[in-house]
Amino acid sequence: MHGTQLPQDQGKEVAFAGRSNVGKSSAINAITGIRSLARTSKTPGRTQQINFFELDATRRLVDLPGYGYAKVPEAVRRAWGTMVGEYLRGRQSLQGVVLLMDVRRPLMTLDRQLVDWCRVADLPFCVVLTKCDKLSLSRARSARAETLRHLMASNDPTVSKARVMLLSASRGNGIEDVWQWLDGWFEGE
Ligand SMILES: Nc1nc2c(ncn2[C@@H]2O[C@H](COP(=O)(O)OP(=O)(O)OP(=O)(O)O)[C@@H](O)[C@H]2O)c(=O)[nH]1
Ligand SMILES: [Mg+2]
Repeated sequence: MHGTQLPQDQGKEVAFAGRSNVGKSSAINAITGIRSLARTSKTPGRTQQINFFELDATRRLVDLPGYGYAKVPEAVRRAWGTMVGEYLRGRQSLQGVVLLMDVRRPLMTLDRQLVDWCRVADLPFCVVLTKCDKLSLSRARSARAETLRHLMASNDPTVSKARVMLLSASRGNGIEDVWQWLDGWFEGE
C-alpha cells in the first residue's frame, strides 16, 4: 500500500484495472495459467493493495485494487484514488493498462473516468469485457461492438483506435487475444 513496497521501477509492466469484483484477479490467474496466484474472492474489495506478479526478470503483471464498491468508506476510496493515480501517472515501467469491465454492464461512470484518465495521461489501454460466459455468444459480441462504438465516439479527435476483447476466465476463452495484446506492449520499444 505504500510506495516503498513497490518493486523497482525497471523492466516492463502491464496493469489490470477495473471495478471491484469485475474479475481482475481471475483474469490474471487465467492469463498466467497459475491458479490462485492473484487471490480471487466472492467479497468485492478483496484486493486493496497493488500486487505485482513477475512473469520473468523484466516483465510484470500488476493487479490494481478495484474501485466502485459502494460499501467502501470514503477515506478508503480517497486512498484508492491517490494510490492508483500516483501509480498510473508516475510509473516508468508501465507499458499499458488492461481495463476490465463486466460484459453485462460495460462503461459505467468510473470505467469511463479511467478511460479518460488513460487518454489524458497518454497511456495505452485496451478494454477486456469479463465474465462473457454469463451471456450468449451473440449478446457478448454485441456488447463488444457497442463498447467499441462508444469508445470511438469520443469527442477527442486523437482517438482513432480502440481495442475491446471478450474474456471468460472461468472457461478460458479469450486468453490468447489478451496475450497478443500484452506481448505487443512487452515487446514494444
Ligand atoms: N462466471 C464467471 N465468473 C467469474 C469470471 N471471472 C471472475 N469470476 C468471479 O467473479 C468473482 C470476483 O472475481 P475476482 O477475480 O476476485 O475479482 P476482482 O476484480 O479481482 O475483485 P477485487 O479484487 O475484489 O476488486 C469471483 O467469484 C470469481 O469467481 C468469469 O470469467 N466468469
Ligand atoms: Mg482482486
